[in-house]
Amino acid sequence: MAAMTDIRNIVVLTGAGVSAESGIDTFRDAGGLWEQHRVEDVATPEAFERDPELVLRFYDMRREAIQQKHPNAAHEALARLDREWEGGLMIVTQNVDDLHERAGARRVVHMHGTHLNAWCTACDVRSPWTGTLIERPACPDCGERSLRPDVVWFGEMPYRMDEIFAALREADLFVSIGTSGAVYPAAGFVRNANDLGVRTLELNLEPSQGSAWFDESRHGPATQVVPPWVDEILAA
Ligand code: BV8
Repeated sequence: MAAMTDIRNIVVLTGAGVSAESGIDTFRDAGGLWEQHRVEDVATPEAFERDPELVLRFYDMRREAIQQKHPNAAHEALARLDREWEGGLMIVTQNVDDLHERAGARRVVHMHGTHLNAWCTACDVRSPWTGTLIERPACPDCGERSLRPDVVWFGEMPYRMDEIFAALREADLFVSIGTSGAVYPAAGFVRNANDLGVRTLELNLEPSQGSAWFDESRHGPATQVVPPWVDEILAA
């Protein structure tokens, strides 16, 4: 296992917990999104088939809400790491918000999609989108009224998995921030990292479902545990 000093390539996985202190609901915490809506009613292709209005209203509500929120100290610290880290870095986020990028991070991969795109299922083009979809607007590219949120629903293949696994194979350190370890394949990355002999660190408010798989866990709010870790790794 690499000592802190000989860490060159880092993969960071983030989840809803990194955006919680920006006022964006998490999924499983008390009052989280999944308490208000059944996953199978709003985040599956079958749900969209069955009741597109319910699904589009759910994502219009979240797309609107996210644009009122701002990056927090954890997003800013990871953006600083991105600016100053000379080695390899991939920030893999399960979040569909753009707070990593608004904080200035660039080496970000949205494995579950992004709120700020609409995806046309007629011509397969993804267009930047900040408005609503409930009124079934025309695709800016082909004019068809076949736009859906550009997010990965349950049962759908996450985005850019080959790049993510390639980065895990090159990594010296895997850091998981603000995720419960409940959703796969993201929840399996720590075990992939273990199998590859990669050092693993968890930064989370509380122990997650995968805590046992990490070499080290530090618990606390992201805005309090992420900045000191970034200072440490940049100083190493
Ligand atoms: C797939 C986009 C085929 C939409 C999302 C293996 C075993 C069992 C099941 C499966 C399996 N493989 C696949 C499955 C099925 C399924 C799955 O995992 N089901 C679960 C529920 C059992 N997975 C899939 O369907 C995936 N697709 O498998 O395709 C495939 C794949 C690969 C290779 C071949 C084939 C697709 C899953 C993606 C679904 N889309 N999001 C949208 O956002 O609406 S998932 C969504 O929920 C998020 O993106 C995220 O992934 C997940 C929520 O988890 P977290 O982000 O961790 O949030 P959560 O609220 O749970 O936890 C917050 C954490 O933060 C907590 O630990 C808390 O303590 C902490 N916290 C809170 N506040 C703070 C904090 N930490 C720090 N600071 C704070 N302030």
